[in-house]
Formats: sequence, structure tokens, C-alpha cells
Amino acid sequence: MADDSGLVSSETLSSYNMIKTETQGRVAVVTLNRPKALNALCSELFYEINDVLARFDNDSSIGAIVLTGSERAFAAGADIKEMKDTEFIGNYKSNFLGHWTEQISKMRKPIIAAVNGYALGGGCELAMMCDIIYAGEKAVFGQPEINLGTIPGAGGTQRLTHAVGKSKAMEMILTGSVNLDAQEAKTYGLVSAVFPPEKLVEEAIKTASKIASKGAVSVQMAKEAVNQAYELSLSSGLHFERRLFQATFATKDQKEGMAAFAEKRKPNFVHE
Ligand code: CO8
Repeated sequence: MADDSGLVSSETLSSYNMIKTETQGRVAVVTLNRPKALNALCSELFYEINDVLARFDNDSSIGAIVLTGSERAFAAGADIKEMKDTEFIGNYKSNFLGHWTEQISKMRKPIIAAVNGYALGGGCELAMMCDIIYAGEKAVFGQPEINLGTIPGAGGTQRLTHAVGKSKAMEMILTGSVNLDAQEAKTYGLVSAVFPPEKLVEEAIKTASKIASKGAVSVQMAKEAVNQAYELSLSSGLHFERRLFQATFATKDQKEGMAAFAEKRKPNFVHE
């Protein structure tokens, strides 16, 4: 049933303990909900995030996803209390954290992280696994793992360096205490927009709705092509992009999009 904001609770997904899920049109909103631990990422929470993301990725009625936390914390990192007594051999054999963090990287649909409050350690890494980051004015991004005698383990040394450059990433990761506030994160290009905390999720949903209204095939291809910019040389990336661009001409949505432009009307995409 829809509430005043138009959000609809998904009954089929109501069995989660540590997340809440809602849908609004073609947008799914996943809210981390472990307030007593500032959304620290324990196994159960990660299992639930992965499970719900996989479901939404395979649900053709969903075109984009918003991932958020509370106003106090997006996520304050991996759960320190859960992992503190684990050992190398066990972690190595079970690929500790590996399987938790792979699902988001595999997602075909765009995910917007709407970050209010703390995004520290694994929380910052979780945000950086998403495709777009929006921040509330009081957001704090940091990689404090060095203070715990360890280092970032889910992309912090790589994605943060790509996002903010080597010097700032080194300063943040090596000191564990140089954090970015929302405006700084925007200046460095880590986040693309900053909003008042209470407007953040609404703004993220607006952008997600806009994305979800486009042809789903071209959205998926565009995401794939942008992500290759991190993996390939320029010439290989340009080649990859051109092939996908050419492939869009096999879709109904390309025919519809260009016909609508020529006929001066809005396109009616069918996501095929
Ligand atoms: N793990 C477990 N519990 C946590 C965590 C955490 N990361 N963060 C906060 N909590 C708990 C606190 O222990 C406290 O619980 P309790 O009430 O039972 O004592 C509760 O949340 C509230 O926290 P505080 O009382 O500390 O709240 P403050 O407002 O005083 O401070 C801070 C907020 C500054 C965020 C503080 O809680 C803090 O420093 N937290 C730890 C931040 C941190 O070091 N994060 C990095 C963790 S290591 C990591 O993330 C490795 C990444 C590996 C990849 C992960 C996969 C994506």
C-alpha cells in the first residue's frame, strides 16, 4: 500500500531484519536499518543487501535503485565486533568480504547511494561501489581502518584513489582521521550533489526515476561502458563504447527515441 510520499512497501520482501525496502514506480529504495550499530555491516546485513539487490536486478519492473541509511549513518563500516577475532587462514579460505562485496559490482541496474551521516570504512566503500553518490549536508566520508591496525578491504584504496586522486586518498587512508565532509566530497568529485539531509532521499529518488524512465537496455549499456573507463585503455574503451552504441540500433527504444524526436513528441520506451 502507498503512503503519502507514494512509497509502496513490498510485501514479498518483508522478511528482512536489517533493511527496509520500498518501491516508487520503477525505483526501489533499500534502507539500511541497524540503527543501534550505526548500520555497521555485519554478515546478516550484507547478506540481506546482496539478496535484495539481486532480486531487484532481476525484476523487470525496477529500473534503478536507491541505497540509503539513516540521517546519522549511511554505514559506520564493517562490523568491528564481528570480525575482530577472525583469523587469516579462515578469512583467506572463505574469501572473507569477497562474496559480500561482489554482488554490487555485478549489478546491471544503476544504484544511487544517498549518504547521510557517517560513511566510514566499509560504509564509504559501499557508497563507492554504487554508480552515483548523493550526500546530505552532514555526511562524513572516511577510511579509518588504519586506526584498527588494518587497511580498507572492499575497494577503498582503489575507488577512493580514482575518485579523489592519490594525495588525498593517501592522506585519508594513511592517517585514518582526515575525513571529507559533504562539500569537500563534492569538490573532489566523490559525490555529484549535496542536499539538506531531509531532502536527500527524495532527490535521489527523483534522479533514479529519471534514469528508470529511459530505455533499460541503453541505460544498462551506458553503465557498462562508463565502468569500462576504469578497466580499459582509451582505445579499447572507445572501441567497446562504439560497439555498444551500434548495438543500440537493434533496440526498439532507439527506433522509438529517434522517431519521437523527429515527430516532436515524448518517447514511449518499452525497455527492449
Ligand atoms: N562496528 C561495530 N559497531 C559499531 C561500528 C562498527 N564499525 N561503528 C559503530 N558501532 C557501534 C558502537 O560500538 C556503538 O555500539 P554500543 O552502543 O553497543 O557501544 C554504536 O554503534 C554507536 O556508536 P558510538 O557510540 O561510537 O557513536 P558515536 O557517535 O560516539 O561515534 C563513530 C560514531 C565516530 C562512527 C564511531 O562509532 C566509530 O568510530 N565507529 C567505527 C568506525 C570505523 O572504524 N569504521 C571502519 C571499520 S573497519 C572496516 O570497515 C573495514 C572495511 C572492510 C570492507 C567491508 C565491506 C564493505
